[in-house]
Amino acid sequence: MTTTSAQDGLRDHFDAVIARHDRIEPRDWMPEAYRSTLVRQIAQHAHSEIIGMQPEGNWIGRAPSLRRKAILLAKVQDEAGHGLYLYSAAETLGVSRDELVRHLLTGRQKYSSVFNYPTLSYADVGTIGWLVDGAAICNQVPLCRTSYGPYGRAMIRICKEESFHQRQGYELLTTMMAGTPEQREMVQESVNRFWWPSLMMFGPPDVSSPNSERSMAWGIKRTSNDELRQRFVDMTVPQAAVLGVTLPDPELRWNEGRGHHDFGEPDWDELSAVIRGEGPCNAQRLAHRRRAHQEGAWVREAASAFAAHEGPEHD
Ligand code: FAQ
Repeated sequence: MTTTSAQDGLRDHFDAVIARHDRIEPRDWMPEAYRSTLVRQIAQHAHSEIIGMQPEGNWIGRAPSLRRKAILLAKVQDEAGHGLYLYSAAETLGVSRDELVRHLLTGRQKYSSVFNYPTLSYADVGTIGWLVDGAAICNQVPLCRTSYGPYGRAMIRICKEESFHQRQGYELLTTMMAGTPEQREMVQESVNRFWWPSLMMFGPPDVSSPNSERSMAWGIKRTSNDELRQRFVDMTVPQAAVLGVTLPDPELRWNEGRGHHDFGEPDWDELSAVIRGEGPCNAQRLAHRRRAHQEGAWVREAASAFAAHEGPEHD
């Protein structure tokens, strides 16, 4: 076989795997743009988990009871774990974790916009669980069937843990809503702040999403940004009714003809500004991450020295 026909064979194999919605594995041939799209998305996802530890981590030392503290600690630790599974999945594409972390710290790679908003009360812990983890689950369940094997397998495990996260948030809000008028007010105020940023987590509308078409054709994304956003709204409206909170959108109503809820347009200029680094907490989140990275240098050095001393199997 000539080089060209060998390459054609590899490309045919890739196309056939994608066409039958099967998995591409790390040793399979893949187009460079497929690889770099995956690195971009998986890295952004991993960075989101790691930066996403900060807004809720802010409340660990001020949890209202030992039970709430234990739940919150477990959740934030899970997020670190998710970041690590995802960095490992990205490493199978030939990039190192060091390199990805460097891209996060220099601002070259992104993380989810939603983590650039402050957490001002303990109700935010519940709202993040209910809405932010709820949106994350909506987005991530289809990603369990993504075309790249290591990413899909990481997502299966992550989704199981995310559903615990969502339930603990909803349970916290249910408890607060059964409490005093001040507690109910705290929940409503928190939902008012997090509703629109949660809708923005799904990305820009399909018509202005530069990556969607190609990512969908390659099976990296299985469902479009707008379709996922609609699923999230339809899922959340009845939950809000049970909770007794009002979602802050005057245009939100059931549309019998469509069989879905209609809802207002998120402020896309705000999403663009937050993505550009101009959100309320972007600078604070990155500064904190850089400081933690610097302060953890001795741990990385000690681990490398230990690995060098013990031999390659400990590396
Ligand atoms: N924030 O063409 P598209 C979590 C960027 S869940 C920041 O539509 P794509 C769990 C996008 O990267 C949160 N940037 O892009 C948790 C692209 O930029 P680029 C993380 C955004 O990739 C819960 C440009 O805009 N989940 O952490 C955002 O096809 C609670 C154009 O957009 C994931 O990452 C945004 N919201 O679709 C942890 C899920 N939206 O690189 C702690 C996996 C868009 O071309 C506590 N990712 N951009 O310059 C995805 O599904 C996709 O990457 C989308 C974006 C849907 C986010």
